[in-house]
Amino acid sequence: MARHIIVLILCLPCFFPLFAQEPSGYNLWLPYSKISESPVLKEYTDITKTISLPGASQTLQIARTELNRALKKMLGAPPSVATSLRADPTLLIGTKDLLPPELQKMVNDDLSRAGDEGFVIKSVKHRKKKILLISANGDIGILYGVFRFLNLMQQHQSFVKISLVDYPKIDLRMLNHWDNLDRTIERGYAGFSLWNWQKLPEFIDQRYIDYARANASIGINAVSLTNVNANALILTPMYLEKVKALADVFRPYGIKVYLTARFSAPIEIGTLKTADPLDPNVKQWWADKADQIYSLIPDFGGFLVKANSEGQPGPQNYGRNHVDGANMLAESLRPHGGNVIWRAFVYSEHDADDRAKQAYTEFVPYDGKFMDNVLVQTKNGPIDFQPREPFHPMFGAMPKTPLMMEFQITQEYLGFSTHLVFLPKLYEEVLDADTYQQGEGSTVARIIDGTLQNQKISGMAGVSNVGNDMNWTGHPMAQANWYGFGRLAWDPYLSSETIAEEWLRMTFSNQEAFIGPMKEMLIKSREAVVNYMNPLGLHHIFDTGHHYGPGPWVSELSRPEWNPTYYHNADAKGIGFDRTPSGSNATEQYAEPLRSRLNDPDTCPERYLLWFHHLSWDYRLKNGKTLWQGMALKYQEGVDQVEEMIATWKQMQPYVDQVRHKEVQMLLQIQLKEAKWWRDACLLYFQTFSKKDLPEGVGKPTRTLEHFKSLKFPFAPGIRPQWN
Ligand code: BDP
Repeated sequence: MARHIIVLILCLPCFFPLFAQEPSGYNLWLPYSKISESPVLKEYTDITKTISLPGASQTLQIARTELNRALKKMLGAPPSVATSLRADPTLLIGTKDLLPPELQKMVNDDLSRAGDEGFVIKSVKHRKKKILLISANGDIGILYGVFRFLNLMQQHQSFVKISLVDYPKIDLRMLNHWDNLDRTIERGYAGFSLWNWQKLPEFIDQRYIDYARANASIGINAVSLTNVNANALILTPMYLEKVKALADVFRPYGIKVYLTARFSAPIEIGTLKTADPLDPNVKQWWADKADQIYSLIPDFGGFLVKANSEGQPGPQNYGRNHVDGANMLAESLRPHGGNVIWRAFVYSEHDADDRAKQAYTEFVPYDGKFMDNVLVQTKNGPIDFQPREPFHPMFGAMPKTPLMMEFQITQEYLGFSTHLVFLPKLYEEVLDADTYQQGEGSTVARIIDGTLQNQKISGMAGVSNVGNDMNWTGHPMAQANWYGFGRLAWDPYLSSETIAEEWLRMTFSNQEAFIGPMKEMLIKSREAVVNYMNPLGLHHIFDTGHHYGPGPWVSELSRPEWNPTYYHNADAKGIGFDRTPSGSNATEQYAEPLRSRLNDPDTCPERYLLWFHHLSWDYRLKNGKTLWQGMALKYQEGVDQVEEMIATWKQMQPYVDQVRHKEVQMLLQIQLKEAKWWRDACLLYFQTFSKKDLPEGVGKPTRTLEHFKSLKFPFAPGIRPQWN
């Protein structure tokens, strides 16, 4: 006994620090750090003296709780938040209908633009005194307004002259979880799924609530819970009860739940012999299924469907097409107001045409044929979430169909959750790209938000990088990608720099000595990964299945378009994929004048050079170097950029808590090691064709090509077991 007590006493000091504070990074961009030395402190104390936030809904209660928690942490004392309309508030937060008439007048115009989810934050005169007013048309707008107010406070911004009206530019702002029912996550690198199906519906993990709160803070309003490679069981009554429990948690945060629908579900979990979308029994089965779901979840969002893609079942199994399949499901959801999100990620090993062309070829002829409640979800580029791809040519090419953007937040082809890569930079590049589909200025953002082509509904999805790791995203800095995705789904015109700055200020520190270098580091991090993995338009040269590390030599997989050699085409003459009219002519899917620009290597942006052209090793780049030299130097530049990140991060110690500082430092070392691995493996391999020496300045490989080829990773995270 005495020995046990001694052991316990000895252990106490090591346990206490662990439990005394929240785990590092758990609070994401909502740490609400104490404000002690800022010029805005006095202003904030005055504004928050008397707060009124009337209204009884759960959503408004959440807004009050958030204010309490945030203001207490930031300002030191718990504020008093009245649930009634006080006569003399300094901060008045309420939906328009609850405001006194003279204040209603002041926000009328603003709120007429703000829609159901927008808000206004305005400094106004009320009864001869200046007050801060946050108003909206609905409760969710109030919650979003409160989160924005706290966001700005965390950035130490003044409200003295504020007059901000903001509203989402995109209707569906959605996370796609590729979570399996056994809690593994396809392409997930931050632990296991948050959804504990075994303990649902009774056990509500606090993390569900914290997850919903984080999403609401950036305006995400839809989540698809399950893998697109779907398991039909999720649609059985037992699982639907569990889904309902999650939907109930998410609802007051403004989030609707979607499920992935396996096309063959009527056979697998029903009693039908077919899943033919034109079969009356199949239609009835889905209609009944929809009724059943909506009886449990009245605001269910709808189905996300991967059909006839990478072996998933779909309408083509029955000689039908994507329109038949999507519309059949849309019909079943229509009476309830639900949507079908039908993915356009299709390519076939039986189609000899360039994989990059196939989705366009298949889908564009269907323009105008889908029902109103169908959105076609298209990946940002025509291949598959590569470090860099040109925008998908379907954007703008289907004016009568709402195209929903699919970005990947999880880093399948970007170093998993080990590499620091700030993805809003990638998203921005795609959103800002000009498709020229309706003349100059037809940017992808304007297609996605529906304004260019007058869509009735719009959407943007991000494949989530969240798992049950304590810091949610594995890499502490990958939280910025979740944050940034949410901000861009709200407003696709935001710049990546703005997002980086917001996130850094909120998450870590407002000190300029931190913000300046760190902003630069985040922005550059995207180009760094392109440089050391896939420079000059190279793509899909990852090792097979798990996509961890380089595998440009892989050439013997059964499906030709799964082989890296299909994409880089390196030979004695040169390297690259000829997608001009002399090759696959994928460029014909782009509008003029872009098409002609891409067709000519002199006008094709160098960042896409080898995406569109097969060029000789001696081809002269704009900087006068040969292609071989330029490529080798790009690989080296990527490695150098990681070295720079390491040096910058070292200087940031004073502004970051010890745990996270150390974690990022260790991760950056792995990133450096892997950047060198990419450089050495790719250059050694391509050198077997170019037969040229490495140019000056490029680090010499310390291992042989055979060594790199021999590396195997049967337990790399994020894969389905059958892929090994
Ligand atoms: C690829 C992934 C695979 C996904 C597929 C998809 O490798 O795991 O199932 O995309 O988006 O990027 O359906």
